[in-house]
Amino acid sequence: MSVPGQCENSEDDGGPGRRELAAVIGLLERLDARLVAVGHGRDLRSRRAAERFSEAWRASRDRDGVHREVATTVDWPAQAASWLKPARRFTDAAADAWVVADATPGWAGMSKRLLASTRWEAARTVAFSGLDRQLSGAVLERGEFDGLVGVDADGGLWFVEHGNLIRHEPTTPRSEMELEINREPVEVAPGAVHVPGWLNGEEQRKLVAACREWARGPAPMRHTKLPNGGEMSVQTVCLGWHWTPYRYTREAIDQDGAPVAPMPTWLADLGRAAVGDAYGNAEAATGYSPDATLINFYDEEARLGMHQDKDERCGAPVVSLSIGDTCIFRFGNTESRGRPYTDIELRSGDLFVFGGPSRFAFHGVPKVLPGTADPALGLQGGRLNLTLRETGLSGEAVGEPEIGAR
Ligand code: MD3
Ligand code: FE
Repeated sequence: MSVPGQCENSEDDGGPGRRELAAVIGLLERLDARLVAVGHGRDLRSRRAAERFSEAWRASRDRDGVHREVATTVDWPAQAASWLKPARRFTDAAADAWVVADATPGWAGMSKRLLASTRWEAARTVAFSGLDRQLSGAVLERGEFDGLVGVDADGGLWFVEHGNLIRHEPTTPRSEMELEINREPVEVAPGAVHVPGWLNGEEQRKLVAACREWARGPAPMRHTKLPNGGEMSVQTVCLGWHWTPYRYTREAIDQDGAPVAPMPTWLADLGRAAVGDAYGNAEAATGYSPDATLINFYDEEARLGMHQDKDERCGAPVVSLSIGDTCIFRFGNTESRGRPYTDIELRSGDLFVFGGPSRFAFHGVPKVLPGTADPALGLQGGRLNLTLRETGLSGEAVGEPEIGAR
């Protein structure tokens, strides 16, 4: 029986829970590791820990958006071995850090081998829970494990200093965001893929800071005026191409005519990585080159009515990144703004890619859930959404006004 918030291991197979996994990844981030070697004992828990870690690590990306990698995976017996071969294999691969999962006495033999015969360093090693119980005796007391850090099953930390094992209770409970690192992509409709928790905390904070700058101008964030004389409750700032209903221009024609700020290449690169991850297909990504980004800000009252995005001259996917408060996103059909539609929660860090048959579906945001964001993001409240698009326009070309449904 799984009790939310208590049973961290939803798989309940003796492997590590998400809290433990998130803590290991957090420690590796502190070591600035990208390429890691994974070593584990042969007990079930350690094997599961190594598998689940490798999967989560490979699916995650570093601050520059580069996928993390596992250089090698090595296991070793609990007893009756020299441990020389696995020790060599574990340390031969060039890696920024070592990850160890072992709750068996095999670690005693293995670690003596590592210290005696390889260039292994305790201080660049992160351990899953259970290894701490295998650390004792002369090797520990001589300080040979100094610098080794590890986690507990509940996300608490331990480390070795001056020959002593020191424990840190799990302090602040980890944010939902960090716990969600392992959520899987879901294809909501053909070509429409939701990847929960795709942006890590660091990436989200970086985007918040960047959006704050873009919102200042040259064409500042504003409530876009609608042809019927009203204005949108959502506030928008554009990069690459300036959007007004219902066309793209190079200047802010509804403001002071300032040239729109360029779309940075790092943002287009992030969009390419998003398409590759959502579709699980690196080739789909290489052809994608978004040239416009719309950044929407929702305060707690803002809404976005059901509409289609059809001012682009191109069927390339739209990439959507959500940051801050959770919203209810309504994903409809291509025929009308009415039913059938599906309501989906989009939370901070979520990626949504809309391509193929879903590219011209009606969609909207009927509600934002105030106070649901992590305050550490640097947003005072509200929700940011970035949509990356290929306009299909070139140079100074300007789309013709059209009766849009937006
Ligand atoms: C489905 N933005 O800017 S993102 C928009 O959350 C827009 O700010 C919403 O709709 C927001 O046009 C929704 C999800 C989204 C964006 C573009 C799409 C869904 C889409 C284009 C086609 C189909
Ligand atoms: Fe839209």
